[in-house]
Amino acid sequence: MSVEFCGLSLAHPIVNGSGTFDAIAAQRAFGDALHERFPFAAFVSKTITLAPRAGNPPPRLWEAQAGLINSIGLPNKGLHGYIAQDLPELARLRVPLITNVMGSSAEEIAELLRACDRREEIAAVELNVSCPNVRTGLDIGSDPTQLERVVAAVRPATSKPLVVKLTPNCADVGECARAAEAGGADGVSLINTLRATALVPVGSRSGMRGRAVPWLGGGSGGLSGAAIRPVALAQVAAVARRVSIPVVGMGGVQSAAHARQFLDVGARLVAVGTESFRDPSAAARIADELED
Ligand code: RRO
Repeated sequence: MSVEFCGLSLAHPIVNGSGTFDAIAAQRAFGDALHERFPFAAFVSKTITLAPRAGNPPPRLWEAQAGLINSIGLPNKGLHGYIAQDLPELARLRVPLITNVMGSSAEEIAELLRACDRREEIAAVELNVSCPNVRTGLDIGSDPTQLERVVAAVRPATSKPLVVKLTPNCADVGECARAAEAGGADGVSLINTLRATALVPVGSRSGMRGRAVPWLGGGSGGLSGAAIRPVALAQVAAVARRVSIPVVGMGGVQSAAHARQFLDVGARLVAVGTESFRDPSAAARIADELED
């Protein structure tokens, strides 16, 4: 079950999707029991930015028929808050830490990478160019020319493995993956959420007036969960055919059979995301089932 990923030796191929498991809260709630059976072979932290962000106004979540639409809007303590407050807690995990970062320019991203490079607690960095809930970032991720230029510009800022998290909201995800590889990425991960909207049911709140209006405070959001699994499998397969760097596949994984499908289409690792909200031990169950 052990697997090599960008120079990291992992006990099994199951990791978490960034922002879908709060390891600090879990440590507080479960103490040593969490460490004894940590669900993931590596832990990917929630995206951080240079400056702190409050995130989007509520409501931030909508339960869709077979998934979840989020409009969280990247709330975080900023780089310095992360390093001072979160990193000491995350360093207690007994698995490699992958820090997810996002910036609105190559300069901002390079500053984040340089800061991560100085921290031995951080094993690798994931660059998020795919958040559907903020304006900046997505433009880079959906344009292969810009993506290659930005990855190439920031690559020298870190000697740690650099994974680029791709957006599914683009014309040709294989071409975006190729661009990330050409820019110097050591790996790619996908898919992030699909751009989506949720409307207030007519008859409630402002829907009372008989006209559907957006439910989410941010206006629109990103869809995850079972509904996106067929899209994710197609995109992961397309990317795996196109690049020679390792691929982290994710999107609606709820069982070992689903994880196996991602591995079969070419993923090296598989991330569990939305399912962890329903069952925080889902990834441990999936890793066990996969071993069997
Ligand atoms: O915080 C978010 O709203 C968010 C992020 Br950073 C992301 O990468 N993907 C997503 O669905 N939501």
